[in-house]
Amino acid sequence: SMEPLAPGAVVLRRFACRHDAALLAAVQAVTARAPFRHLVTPGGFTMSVAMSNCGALGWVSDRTGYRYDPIDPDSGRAWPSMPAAFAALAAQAAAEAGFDGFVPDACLVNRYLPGTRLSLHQDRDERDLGQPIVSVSLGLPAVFQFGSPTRSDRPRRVPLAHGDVVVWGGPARLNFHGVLPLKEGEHPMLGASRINLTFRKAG
Ligand code: MD3
Ligand code: FE
Repeated sequence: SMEPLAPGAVVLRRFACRHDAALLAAVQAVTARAPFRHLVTPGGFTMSVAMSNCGALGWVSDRTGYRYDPIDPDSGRAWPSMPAAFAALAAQAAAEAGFDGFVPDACLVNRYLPGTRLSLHQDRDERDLGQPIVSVSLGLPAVFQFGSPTRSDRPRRVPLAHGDVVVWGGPARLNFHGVLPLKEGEHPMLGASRINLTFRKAG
C-alpha cells in the first residue's frame, strides 16, 4: 500500500518483504567485506548506529567532517559493489513514488541493536538534492522521527516495520529526521536487531 507521509514522502508498507531473504544475504556479503563500524562525528562522539556501505561511494564521518568517499577508510579498498537486488528494489520503489530513473551510487547500511538511536539530522551531503533517498527497514520495528526543514519544529513519530520502504524526495528531502532508541525484541530473521538501507545518488 502507498501512504503519503508529507509532500514528497511516501511509505510503501511491506514493499521489501518478498525480497527479504535476498536482501539479507546481500547485507551479509557486503558486511563480510566492509564490516559494521561505529563512526566518530566531527564533534568527537561515537555514533551508536553501526554502519557500512556499498556502491561507488560510501558515507563516512571522522573528526575532519562528513563526506562521501570511494574508499573504505578501514580497509583502504573500494566499497563492495551495489548488489543487483539492492539497486533493482531502490529503483522500483522510487518509480512507484514518481521518481523514474533513480540510479543510486551509494547505499548506507545501518545496524541498530536494542538501545541504538539516531539523533535528529538532515541528509545534505549529496550533490543533487533533487534526487530522492529510498530507505528500507528490516528486522525489529523502530519509531522514526520525521520533522520539518526547521530543527525546532516538533517531529512526528512514524512506526517503521520489517519490509517498509520510504521514498523521501521533493519538499521532504531536507526534513530533519531520526530514530528513537530501538526496543528489545526478537525478529525471526534478524534476531535482536534492525537493519536500515538508505539508497542515495550522492555523486
Ligand atoms: C527523511 N537513517 O541513514 S531512514 C540515515 O532508519 C538515516 O537508519 C535512518 O536517517 C535509519 O541518514 C532513517 C529514513 C530517512 C532517510 C533519509 C531521509 C528519512 C529521510 C532524508 C530526508 C528526509
Ligand atoms: Fe538521515
